[in-house]
Amino acid sequence: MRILAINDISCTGKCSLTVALPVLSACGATVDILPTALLSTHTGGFTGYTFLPLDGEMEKIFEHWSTLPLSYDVVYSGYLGSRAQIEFVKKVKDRFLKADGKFVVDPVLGDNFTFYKGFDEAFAAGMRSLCAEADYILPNETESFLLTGERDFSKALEKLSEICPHPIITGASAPDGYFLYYEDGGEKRMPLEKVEGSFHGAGDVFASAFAGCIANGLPLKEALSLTAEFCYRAILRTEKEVPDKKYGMNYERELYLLTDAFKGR
Ligand code: PXL
Repeated sequence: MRILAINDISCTGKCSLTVALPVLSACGATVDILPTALLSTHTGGFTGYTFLPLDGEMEKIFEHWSTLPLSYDVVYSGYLGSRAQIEFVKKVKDRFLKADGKFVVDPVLGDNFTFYKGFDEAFAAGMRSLCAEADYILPNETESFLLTGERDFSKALEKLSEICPHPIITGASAPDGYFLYYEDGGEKRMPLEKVEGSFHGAGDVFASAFAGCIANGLPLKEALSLTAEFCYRAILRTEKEVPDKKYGMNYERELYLLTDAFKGR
C-alpha cells in the first residue's frame, strides 16, 4: 500500500509532513512525499518564520517521477502555497493515482474563522476546485465556512456534498460533541468527546490518520471512528503535556492505536 503525501515541511510545530509521515507509517503505508514549501515553523501563531516555496523543485520531481513506475493507492494533499500549486496537485493526482485509488484533500485555508497568512478568497476558490476532484475532503469548521460561505455546518456540509461525494467537517467545537460527514446521500453525525481549547495541528493529525485508514480499505464510518479515537487520545495528552499549543500535538505515544488496528495485514 503506497501513499503520496503532498504537504509542506514545517520544521518546528508538528504539522503537515512531519505528522503525515509517522502517522501514515503507523498505518502500515509506504509514504512518498512531495513537499510544497519549507518553513522554519508553521504560520499559525509564530512570527518571523522563513518560507521557501518549492514550485520549481516540484516540477522537477514530477519530471523525474514520470520516468519511474510509480502509482499510488491514496494521494493525500494538505497545505499548498499558491494557486499554481493547486493546479499542479491536480496534474500529479491525474498522473500518479491508481484508477481505483482515492484522493483525500485537506483544504488547508484557515482557523478561528480567518484565513491563515497568505490566503484569500481567490485561493479558497482554487481550493474549492481541488475539492471537486477529491473522493474525501476534510475541512475544519472554518474551512467549511470559507469554502461555502455558510456558518451553519449542516448547510455547509450540504453545499460541500454538491462538489465532493464525502465531505467531513472536522474540529471539535460542534455544540453537542459530534462532527459531521456525508454518506449515502445524507448528513451523518459521529459522536466526539469535546475538549475545550484550540489544538494546532489537530487537523493534520486527523487527516493523516484518516488517509491511512482509507488506504487500509476501512469503510468510511469505521475510518472516522478509529481516526476520532486516535485524535481524541492525542488531544487529551496534548492538553496535559503541551503548555504552548502552537508547538503541536503529542500524538506519538498514541500511534500504537493505529499500529494495533492494522497489525497482521
Ligand atoms: O496545520 C495546518 C498548516 C500546515 N502548514 C502550514 C501552516 C498550517 C497552519 O497554520 O501554517 C505551513
